[in-house]
Amino acid sequence: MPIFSLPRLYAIADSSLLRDEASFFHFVEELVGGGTTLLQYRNKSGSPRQVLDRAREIKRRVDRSVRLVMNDRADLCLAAGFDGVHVGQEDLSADGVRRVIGVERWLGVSTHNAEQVKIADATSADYIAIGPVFATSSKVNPDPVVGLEGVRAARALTQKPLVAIGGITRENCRSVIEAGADSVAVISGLLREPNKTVRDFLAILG
Ligand code: 3NM
Repeated sequence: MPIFSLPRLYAIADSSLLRDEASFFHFVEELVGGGTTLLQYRNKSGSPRQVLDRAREIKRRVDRSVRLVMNDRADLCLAAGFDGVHVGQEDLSADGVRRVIGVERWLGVSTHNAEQVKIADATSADYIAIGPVFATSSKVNPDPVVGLEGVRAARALTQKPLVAIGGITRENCRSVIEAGADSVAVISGLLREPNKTVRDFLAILG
């Protein structure tokens, strides 16, 4: 497994929230221009071919120093030359993904309660995400909100890098880090003025 520490901000570009392809790629470039160094591409509605084409285009436009993570799909991660995969509870198991992507690429797993954190901790996942910390409208059928208490509980259960997700904003992000998260993953909180908002997040998170 690669040894790494996560950047404080983990930006997620969800293609369903952008009007069209041009705005999507513009959004990605703004995120990176603002200083994003870890970026997940999330596309729950596109065909595999569309997802792959967009992923390749992201890769083409973004500096190599930015770590690119594919949501859900280990095969498309490899095909697009991304740096890692993030899976949820319904996707391939962490160890299944690991067999596909090998030891060098990053692997993250979403969890929503203490039991899932314990299970993910015992896998070959490099980092664990916990959420939703706060209410979110970016996910269909989100699990119950875990709150800052859920972040603290997850922190006590794993030494792997911990990513908090769900409803995180510039206003509440410090509290999430103080509760024990290493990094905050953000979707809707970056949609407006992405370049400036990323810079704000980075300044707040230090
Ligand atoms: N996963 P926003 S919450 C993609 O709980 C995702 O695992 C979650 O979007 C989880 O920053 C979520 O707009 C949505 O709230 C996060």
